[in-house]
Amino acid sequence: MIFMRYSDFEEDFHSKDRKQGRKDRKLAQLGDRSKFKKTDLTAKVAEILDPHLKRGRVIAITGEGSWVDCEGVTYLCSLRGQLKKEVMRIKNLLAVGDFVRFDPAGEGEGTIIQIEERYSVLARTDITGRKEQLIATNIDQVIIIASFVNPPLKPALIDRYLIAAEKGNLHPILIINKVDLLSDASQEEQARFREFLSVYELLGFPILSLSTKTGAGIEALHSLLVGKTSVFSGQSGVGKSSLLNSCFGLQLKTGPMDQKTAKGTHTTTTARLIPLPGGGYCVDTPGIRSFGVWSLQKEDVLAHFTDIAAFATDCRYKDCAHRKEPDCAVQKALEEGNLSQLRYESYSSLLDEATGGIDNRTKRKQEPET
Ligand SMILES: Nc1nc2c(ncn2[C@@H]2O[C@H](COP(=O)(O)OP(=O)(O)OP(=O)(O)O)[C@@H](O)[C@H]2O)c(=O)[nH]1
Ligand SMILES: [Mg+2]
Ligand SMILES: [Zn+2]
Repeated sequence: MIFMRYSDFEEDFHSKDRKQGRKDRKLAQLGDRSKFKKTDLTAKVAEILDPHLKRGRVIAITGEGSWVDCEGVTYLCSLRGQLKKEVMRIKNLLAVGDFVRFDPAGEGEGTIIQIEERYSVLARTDITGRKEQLIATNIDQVIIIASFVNPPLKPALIDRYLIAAEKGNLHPILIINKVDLLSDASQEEQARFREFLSVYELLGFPILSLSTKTGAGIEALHSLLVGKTSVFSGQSGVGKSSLLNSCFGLQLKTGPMDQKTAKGTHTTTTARLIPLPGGGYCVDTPGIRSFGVWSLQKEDVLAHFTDIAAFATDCRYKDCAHRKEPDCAVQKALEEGNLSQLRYESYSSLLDEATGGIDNRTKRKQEPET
């Protein structure tokens, strides 16, 4: 497995502030040892006693183990037994983007002793619905990619990512790829697209319409990525790898669409941290089938749908869920065309998930695509 060097860019990426922030946090932690879990303490002691420990960053996790970059050299690492025992509510203890301390052993191999505190996390609910699954960590921004018609836009999926970004301390950017298909689309599809753009723009989310076929918007995306660490997320076939190739002249594998289903064919199979020419990193991820927000609370949903909350002040009941309650101002806004139907559908689906109103686990198994 060959990875590009990324350590050359490390100095550019870690702004002084962030470095200082980490230092300050570490100093504060040293002052308060009670904050350390047992393993952290053991690792700290091991680090002081053992000058052979190295610091690196997880660039991929495969069946063989965790691939850790340290000063341009890639080590295939396993997790120390003590760390593994900490797996409880979490599916994967380690994720792409993690900074780790590891004990190098043999030729290009090592054992991870400690995982550093993360400043941001993109996480989802795993397929069983019972555990948190980390997608990437220590990332600045999540590039939420959807495509125009092929596969079709799914506002509820976008809202799921937006909430996950809020919860994980990530800046979201929305991308609609494949706008070259707009000219051949039906009136209905075009209207839906325009409605989508106007709703999300009005809410203040940064949103770009792009095409790797015509090159539209590629420069704008390039400038948003350089110098930052981003994670590319979205369904299979929306063009995540194609966009990275167009922006940076990379050679990531891209795959055909399934003509019958208008879905991608799951070409990217492993999340990888890729160094970007000009500075910064990007994590290209495999397309997801469904995205459940981990530990989604009703309050998270209400806080995210600010447009719905604005109407809600006029509902008869303070705790109105805006479903079938009498004198519901949200329903009224919907009927009068003052609230977008796609927005309301997205709200309903997320509220169901948060309150357990319908069994989403079962639903997800039957209908894999969110
Ligand atoms: N029409 C059109 N097709 C595009 C565009 N960008 C990518 N594609 C096509 O969409 C298909 C899927 O692209 P990929 O880049 O492999 O998609 P992906 O999101 O990385 O998919 P996974 O790796 O499976 O998650 C390929 O056939 C691309 O040629 C675009 O702007 N317009
Ligand atoms: Mg891909
Ligand atoms: Zn209401």
